[in-house]
Amino acid sequence: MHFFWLFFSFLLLAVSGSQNPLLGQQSRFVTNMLEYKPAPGQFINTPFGYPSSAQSLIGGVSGTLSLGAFGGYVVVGFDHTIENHPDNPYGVDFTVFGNASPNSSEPAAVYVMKDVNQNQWPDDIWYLLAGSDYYFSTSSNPYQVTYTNPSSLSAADVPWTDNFGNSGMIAANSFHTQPYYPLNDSFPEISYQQYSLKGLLVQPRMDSSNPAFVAVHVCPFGFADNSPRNFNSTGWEPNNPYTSDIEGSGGDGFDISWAVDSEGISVDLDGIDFIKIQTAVNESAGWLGELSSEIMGVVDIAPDATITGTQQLLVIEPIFRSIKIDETINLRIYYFVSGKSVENPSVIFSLNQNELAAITESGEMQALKPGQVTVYARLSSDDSIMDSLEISIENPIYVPETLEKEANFFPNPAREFIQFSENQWVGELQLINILGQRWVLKQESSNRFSLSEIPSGLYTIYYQVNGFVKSTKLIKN
Ligand SMILES: [Ca+2]
Ligand SMILES: [Ca+2]
Ligand SMILES: [Ca+2]
Ligand SMILES: [Ca+2]
Repeated sequence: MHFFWLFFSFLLLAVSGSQNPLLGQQSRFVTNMLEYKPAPGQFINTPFGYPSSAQSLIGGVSGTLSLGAFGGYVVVGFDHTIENHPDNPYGVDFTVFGNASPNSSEPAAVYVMKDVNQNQWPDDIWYLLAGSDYYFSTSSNPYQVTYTNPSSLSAADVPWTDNFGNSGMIAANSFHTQPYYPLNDSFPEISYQQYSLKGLLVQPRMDSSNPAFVAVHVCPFGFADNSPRNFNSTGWEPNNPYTSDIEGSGGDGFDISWAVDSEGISVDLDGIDFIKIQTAVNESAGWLGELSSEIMGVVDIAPDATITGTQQLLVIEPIFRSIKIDETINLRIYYFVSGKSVENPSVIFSLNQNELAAITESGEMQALKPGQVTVYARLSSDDSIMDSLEISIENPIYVPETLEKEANFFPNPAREFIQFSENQWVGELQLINILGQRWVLKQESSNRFSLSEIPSGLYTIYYQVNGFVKSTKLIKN
């Protein structure tokens, strides 16, 4: 997303100059830029997404690099091995800084490699540092997306397909007018027709309840461009990945001990030489454009046994939709000790409002009445280790009586199209169904928008009329 850059770049000028860049004779920071292969995105082919932008990660943490949409990545190296030292605070061996803010997480997966054949080149084996969401039922690994070049001289939607048969667009927006597909002059190794990127996919914790600003909440741990930075910090003490508070320098701390192989088996590494950071979400945030991770730098963490904090974390897997009355859902619980998942934790569930829902000891929750219910899970052996999740319960179908009067368009219900009157200026239209899936409507002619590709059903439509964002229910027959 775009407007954080200026703000962060400005603040960083003040911070970065005062740090000691040396760890002994070695640099704490990236020393080698080895590969930059972005996905298409609104910052690609701009100063945040040129090959030269990748060089900005070297020597500090004030770089400005966009990885583009899902699968875009960068590979960096160091002038020494980053140790998995037992005295590193919270187990954190290095911190990755992005430009995340409290409601703008754009999670990127982090992979590590040891230079086993000692040729200073990343031709050995990548291991994923498995963060919290790696374990979730809604994540996919490996997930693969193929992007096709729209071959336009200016910004144009970039079509994609994935290995599940889904398709979509990296939608062009009015903020960035250059082509979003990597240009051949800068990225000769990327096919100018189409290319595929593969990696871990996680579901962003997106909150679209305010269409004027889509919030994306932080993943618990183990992703880059996820946790905010602490600009008041003057040292490199890491953020504790197992708390929601921002400790030390903030940013995202990574423990090499989280490494898993392609089968998901834990791998013991005493140190690593290369890091790959890759956008792990495939999602549009409405008018803010696609989610695309930004990276500012990496810092090696020095051992310090005096810094301690909890390394236990309980997480309820998010439910990415509202549930309906009488529906039953199974809540999934994950218990992490030092970032490693402990199977079948014993937990106690409770609800803030027992009239809205009922929950069993095993986490089977039945919705009883409409409203917002908060569910709590606490570890049986230590109730200070807990998590909570808000779930909204809706009536099976809710159609406001004032449907026709609220809308600035007609008809509703609609079949082929909806039409706004001629004297209104209409911006982007988005439809969101009850599962949270979204569509951006194509303008067919003056103030007329096609519904021909939209499945029948009940939607919330978000639309901009004369500069105001409005929403109402729309029935597509
Ligand atoms: Ca470690
Ligand atoms: Ca970001
Ligand atoms: Ca090597
Ligand atoms: Ca923390």
